[in-house]
Amino acid sequence: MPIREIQTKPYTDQKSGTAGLRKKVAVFQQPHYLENFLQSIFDTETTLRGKTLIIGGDGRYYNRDAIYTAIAMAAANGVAKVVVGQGGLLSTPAASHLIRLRGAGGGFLFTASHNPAGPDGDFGIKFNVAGGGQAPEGLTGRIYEHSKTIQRYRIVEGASLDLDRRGMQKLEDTEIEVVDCVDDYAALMQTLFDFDRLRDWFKKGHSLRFDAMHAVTGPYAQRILVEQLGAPQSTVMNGCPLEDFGGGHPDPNLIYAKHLVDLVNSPASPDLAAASDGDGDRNMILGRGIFISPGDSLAMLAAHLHRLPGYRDGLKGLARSMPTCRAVDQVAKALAVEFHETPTGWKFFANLLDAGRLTLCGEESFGTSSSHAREKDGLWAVLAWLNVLAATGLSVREIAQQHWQRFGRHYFARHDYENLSAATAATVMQALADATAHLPGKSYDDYTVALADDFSYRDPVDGSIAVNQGLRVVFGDSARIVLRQSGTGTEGATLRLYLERYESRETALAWETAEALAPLSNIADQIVRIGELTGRKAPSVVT
Ligand code: VG1
Ligand code: CO
Repeated sequence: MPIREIQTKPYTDQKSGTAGLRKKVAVFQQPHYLENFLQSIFDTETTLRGKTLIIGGDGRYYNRDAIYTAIAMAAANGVAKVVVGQGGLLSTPAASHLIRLRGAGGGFLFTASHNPAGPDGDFGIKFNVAGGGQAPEGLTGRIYEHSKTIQRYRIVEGASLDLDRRGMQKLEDTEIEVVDCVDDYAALMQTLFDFDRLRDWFKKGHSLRFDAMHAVTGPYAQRILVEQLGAPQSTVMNGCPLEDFGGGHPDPNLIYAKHLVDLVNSPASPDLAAASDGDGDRNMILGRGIFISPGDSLAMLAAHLHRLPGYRDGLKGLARSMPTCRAVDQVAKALAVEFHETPTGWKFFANLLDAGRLTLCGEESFGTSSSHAREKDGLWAVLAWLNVLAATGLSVREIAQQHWQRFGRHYFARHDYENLSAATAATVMQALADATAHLPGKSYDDYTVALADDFSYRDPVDGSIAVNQGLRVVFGDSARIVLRQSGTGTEGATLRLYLERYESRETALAWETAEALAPLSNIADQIVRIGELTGRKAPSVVT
């Protein structure tokens, strides 16, 4: 089979966002579009030559086509070995783990995460580097620059491969190893959690409902929860990965997994209900009659993590993305551990994790994970919660109540305004940016602005600086309003407005979130003027 150099013309839109390159499937299907982007990676990250490359995806429409192309290009670009998940499947955290386990030079993760799939849906690629984390901004910037001038790509033509047969195959000089997508990940989970205790917990009649949303976590949940932990088969819902995710929206939140919210508010509620997203890196946690917001989940896991076998040595440090509520800050203070506030996007945690300065980190967007991987990890969070429940003997509600008693409660919500025009989104951002200089000292009801700025971050490990990471209006410890533009969408512009209110008074710990945040929402209307400037009466989604 000949290695061919194919002439191509550059595209101008291959700029990575918060988590990789995401576009409509039809955009990826344009002639040479995928090839151009992959060749830009091979040309820029030349260290992949002679190394191992991990390849997998979330199983969505176009996953297999993209993987065949990626393998044929890897072989033509001097990659020594490709390790690919059987059937083309690998969850994002499992791929991150494989990169680390195999000492690989990097990995291609074909996913658009929670974005809908199918011929009219979205597709995407995350390029992860040696060490398992997403390529840092400097590198994705260089790949983008290269993609604007690319003239040719290299590919092995006529390659025939069997993605469904485990074991070794060969393509030119490159070894192709097809692996079970769950094995190594499940082995890792066994080193972190007390599987005996979890088996016992299920044996005693406790129950879990996990919704894989017809996305990639199905096989992982089936193996770990049902086969290894002995949970009944009914534990896993929608466990079969489908190319269109069953027509659903695999975004585990109060809107797209509302059936779980209804379930925990019914007499049939399990002890724990949870869901993950398209590529398996997000998680939603619910208990009987209670939703645990991701920021709270992070803080509560931080407070209990020492109980779990993989974390007995204690926490090295804690971190959250800027818009995530400040609940975990309280835990970091109480435990006297290092704490970091990073921009949105998991890639910003990677250096701190590599430097051994973090054990646990999270984002408000249903992301939690630890130093075991360099990606957020949905099933990990579910196992961590199960292990906390089993180790403490407490219910989800009891864990939450004890936590709020001790640390106070951060009420939090995110209001998304989707499908705005780029110009409208820019107008709203600019209006608030212009206002920040005059806000400090101003009072709104009981709240006084202590700080208003555009968040920027200096990476403490490599000194790199990320600017324009979101506008924040901070009312001391009492409340915050944050506004930023999404970097993962494929249609129009999305603005995210984040509201956070802190209460430590005994009588203020059990309010409804929407009611608790109503006054702050009114203040946000006055300061951010999002309704006025966009003409929208209400957000598209509240989570
Ligand atoms: C969103 C979330 C962010 C998350 C990112 C990728 O980004 O807000 O916290 O890291 O998605 O998650 P944005 O720029 O749209 O707000 V995933 O599960 O798509 O890998
Ligand atoms: Co995801």
